[in-house]
Amino acid sequence: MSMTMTLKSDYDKLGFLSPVDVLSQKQALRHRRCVQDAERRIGRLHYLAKVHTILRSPYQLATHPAVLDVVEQILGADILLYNTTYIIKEANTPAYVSWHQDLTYWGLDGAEQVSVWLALTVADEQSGCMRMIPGSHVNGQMEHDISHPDENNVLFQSQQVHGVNEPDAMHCPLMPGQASFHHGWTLHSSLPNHSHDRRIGLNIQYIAPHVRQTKLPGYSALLVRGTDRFHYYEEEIPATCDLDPAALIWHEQKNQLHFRIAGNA
Ligand SMILES: O=C(O)CCC(=O)C(=O)O
Repeated sequence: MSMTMTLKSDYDKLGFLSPVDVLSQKQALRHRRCVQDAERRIGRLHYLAKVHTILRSPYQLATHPAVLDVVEQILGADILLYNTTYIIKEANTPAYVSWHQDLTYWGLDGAEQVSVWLALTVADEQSGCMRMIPGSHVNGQMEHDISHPDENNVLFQSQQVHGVNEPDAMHCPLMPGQASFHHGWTLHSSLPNHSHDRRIGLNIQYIAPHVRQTKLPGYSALLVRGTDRFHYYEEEIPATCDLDPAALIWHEQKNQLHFRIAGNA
């Protein structure tokens, strides 16, 4: 069986792939420095949407051939970049991510979507790597409870699926430069960072062009491979330099729109 077949059949069976090598550790460190340089200039980057429109590093990562080659096996030849978000857990902090499925509050009308989580630092059990429930994507959406807001929960609505059998979870440790790929219905979560270093990941979300955003108009996306025959999204301009003032203004609007969509039931 070819590597391609194995990759796709593993993904279809498990609902995720991990770990996948993307960058060397040295390259990952360079990208980590880009995050930290930008933070020195504009403050926290954690959980801002569409960072590839204000910084070159996440754009380079979201268009990296080693990432897109895997995404293409999963979604097919036509790929839209939907969003990029740094998810940062500071050293020795209580931030965690409850059990959830990504697609629940995104307002997309199809499940032809994949999320990549690319580690820029060590993400292991100590620093709170992702945990996934194998095969949990096959039955579609599960009920999410949003009635327990928790400031330590990274998710916008502290949404959580109850009754998950934790012993079924697989930890997905990643070294800097490695990535995991997961389906939008795969149940996943992560525990706090008990290490002495920050845990920084870039979450990159892709969709097939026929998938629509149904909650609000004006969402943008960027064609990164193949053809978009549907044109459902406003066209995005990726960052050509870091923190360009005009890009920052555009970004602020789109970040707010993203929050209005993903942050509301
Ligand atoms: O960064 C984390 O710990 C969780 C990330 C997550 O839920 C996601 O990438 O969908």
